[in-house]
Amino acid sequence: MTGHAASREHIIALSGGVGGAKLALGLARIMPSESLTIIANTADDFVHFGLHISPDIDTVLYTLADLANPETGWGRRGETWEFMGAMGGLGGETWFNLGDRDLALHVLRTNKLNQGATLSDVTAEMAHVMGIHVDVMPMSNDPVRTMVRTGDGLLPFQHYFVRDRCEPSVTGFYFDGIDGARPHPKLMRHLISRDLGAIIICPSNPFVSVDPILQLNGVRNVLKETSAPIVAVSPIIGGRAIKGPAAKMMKELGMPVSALGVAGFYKDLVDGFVIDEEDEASAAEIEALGMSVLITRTFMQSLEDREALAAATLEFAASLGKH
Ligand code: FO1
Repeated sequence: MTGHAASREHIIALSGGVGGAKLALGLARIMPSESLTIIANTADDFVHFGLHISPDIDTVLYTLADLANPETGWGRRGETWEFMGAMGGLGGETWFNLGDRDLALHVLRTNKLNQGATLSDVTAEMAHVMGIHVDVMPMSNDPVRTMVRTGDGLLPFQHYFVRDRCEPSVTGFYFDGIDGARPHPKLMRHLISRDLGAIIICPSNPFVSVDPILQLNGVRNVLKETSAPIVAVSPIIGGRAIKGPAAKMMKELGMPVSALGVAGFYKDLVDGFVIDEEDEASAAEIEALGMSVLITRTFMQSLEDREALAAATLEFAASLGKH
């Protein structure tokens, strides 16, 4: 496979949710592992049955370790649900499904955190144990929790996303803890490093997967200062989100549900925007927002699709080199 020239340059990928992990896998498969760092959103995290659950970290870990459930995109392939069955039998909450194998990761992480490990320590240890060689790390070791403003009031993210199946109409988001949360020091070091080749914003939900990372103290400033190109891949193709509530949220927020709408959200931040061939007609309008556009196939079904999009995105970023 066309490995990316072991360019001295380091790539930072911002990822949340299933779509983000797909591109993160494509990047991990075509790049030298020491040249890629994947920053996972942690604002979806929550404590359930006393267990610290980090869904977006786990989706990246399971995806890169080829353990992910291909249907759901979260949790593990070949799961069994004895724990959940017993939980239901005892009258416990069953709205959030914890597979028997997935449970081991939550128990282990929680135990290590309780013993004083940081979330990034645990993530690095789990990545190593799973045979993952690229750096996967949380955006912060401090707690940030997305609260969803809806017509029914403020909902914790997992209550909105899983328990209420994204049905409530959203009016906005609030990232509880964002003021005091410190971006992971390694993230900031990479972002100001001369070795930084590009920042890739994966096709994740801009509001609840990417924005918590961008809102961390100091991140937007260093992104404005960096000489490395910043490229986002649209999570919306032909007016629909491939997975998850991004399109529904955009509609409820009064934004155009389109790649152009997402480009507007990233205006003044990104140098390049990657859209699917289906959205070719809006390329000129997106360019008018002040960003370059790459038109390519962004719908990822196969492993080759993931690698091809990763390669095209990296080449596009390199062509924008703001050095
Ligand atoms: N999503 C669901 O829609 N239903 C679930 O029961 C569920 C359980 C679950 C367990 C562990 C985990 O890491 C993720 C899980 N998710 C579930 C997905 C999760 O809510 C989302 O992946 C993120 O929060 C948004 O990307």
